Amino acid sequence: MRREYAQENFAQTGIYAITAEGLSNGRSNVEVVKAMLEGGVKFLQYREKNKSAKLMYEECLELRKLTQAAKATFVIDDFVDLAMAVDADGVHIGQTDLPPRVVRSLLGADKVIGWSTHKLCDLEASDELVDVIDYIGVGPVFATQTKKAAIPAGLSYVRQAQAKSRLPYVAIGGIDAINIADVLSGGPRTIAAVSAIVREKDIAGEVRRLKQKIVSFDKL
Ligand code: TZP
Ligand code: MG
Repeated sequence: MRREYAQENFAQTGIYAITAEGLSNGRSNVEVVKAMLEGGVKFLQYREKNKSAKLMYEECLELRKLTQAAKATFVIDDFVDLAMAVDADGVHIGQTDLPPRVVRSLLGADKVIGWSTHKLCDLEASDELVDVIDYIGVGPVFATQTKKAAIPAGLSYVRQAQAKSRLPYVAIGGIDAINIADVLSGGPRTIAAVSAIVREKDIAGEVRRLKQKIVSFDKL
């Protein structure tokens, strides 16, 4: 079962990597994802806000092949149709996208669905969706240039998620090699990063370094 495999990958991955070509220092998403996979990424989200559907489709076809070969789970931000068109493993949706139950009915039972949450009432709403979605995003933890308009939810929200979430969760927003230990101290063992990874010259090395920090934190 693909969805079960994705759930397992989510639990094991440590680093949940996300694309952003505009922050990738001139490299294409395909180049960046190759390096992420080389670094051991097992859960990848394709996230592009301003490309044409045609361009995203072509790019995602390529990323589908690469992720499949690496046995990595591949989800697409926002675009359910694009995820279906390239046979991605699932989608990641936000509070203002189609409701999770509707997305589940479109995708069927074997795809993974992630849902962004930003505050306690979102977390409570996710309680009602444990049979519909697979994981939640928790953040933005810190202010971030990647999502400038978003108000940080802070480490306090991470602690709330740790205490209350019935679903697996990933902490996101402004997390890098320097502050990752603070985030981990709130409880999460799955950390999402965009800029901290894609801006680096040695992307594979940075993925390994972040992953190592998560692994070693458990041993402290
Ligand atoms: N959702 C909440 S914060 C964020 C998203 C997509 C952006 C995270 O980017 P970065 O560069 O890791 O701060
Ligand atoms: Mg989104």
